[in-house]
Amino acid sequence: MTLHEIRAAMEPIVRRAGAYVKSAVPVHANEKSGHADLVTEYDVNTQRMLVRELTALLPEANVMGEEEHLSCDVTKGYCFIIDPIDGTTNFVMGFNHSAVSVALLLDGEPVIGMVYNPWAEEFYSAVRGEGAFCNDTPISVRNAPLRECAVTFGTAAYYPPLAHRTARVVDRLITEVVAIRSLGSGALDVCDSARGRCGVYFEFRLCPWDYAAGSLIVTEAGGQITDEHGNPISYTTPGSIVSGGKQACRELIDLLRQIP
Ligand code: 2AM
Ligand code: CA
Repeated sequence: MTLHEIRAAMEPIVRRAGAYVKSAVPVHANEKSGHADLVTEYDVNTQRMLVRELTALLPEANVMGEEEHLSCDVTKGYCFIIDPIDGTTNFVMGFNHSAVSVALLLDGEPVIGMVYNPWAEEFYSAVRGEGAFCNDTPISVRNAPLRECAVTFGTAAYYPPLAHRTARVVDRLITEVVAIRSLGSGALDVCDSARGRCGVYFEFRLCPWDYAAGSLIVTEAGGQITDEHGNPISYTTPGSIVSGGKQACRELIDLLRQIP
């Protein structure tokens, strides 16, 4: 199968998963690592549905997923990285701002990325080397200095030292940028940075399933995604994330260095 054929077959699978998540009414959430890290039966069911349909599409692919400790060697051959519901807390609380995120890696590098917010009807996608899209419209990052941008951030609420460092950074930024927002879905935050809603997004700890798909979308949109030091991101271990337009990312990385 060509990448185009795989992409075409993946889209309805991801859209069906999103429609299922949107139709769901979460009645019960369980804690995972702590009181601020939730999971519902819909996270698990959606992932099972995606794994079943994506492996039927590409049987040779390995799969890594957020739920049920689904891990694999992402560095060899094809590998799907799945976040069935990114923004689970938003989902549980009824904020209608969550997404299904699916990346396809080949030998450790993303070649297809899809992030779907079924409430907003925003389907982000990218194929390596072919640009990034929201629905059928090409998207690109905001090329502007930090002070002319909105900045989004994730709170890292589940790691108190990182959460408090985040608050110190926000305290510094709040009077220096156009706007500050925290929206609760890392995958959608990366896509918002890819389409230039925010100039830059940062979070001090995310997992590969949160940003694998978005990472291709933001780079194909002309932007960058690195860790807080400006180093390449990993698809095997959690880490910090800075994504968006190149100038704003550079300026934010400089500022993060000053706020340990
Ligand atoms: P989730 O909704 O799929 O759990 C919000 O700041 C972001 O952090 C979301 O993308 C959320 O993903 C993610 N997140 C939630 N709990 C986390 C944890 N324990 N470690 C890393 N990221 C987490
Ligand atoms: Ca997630």
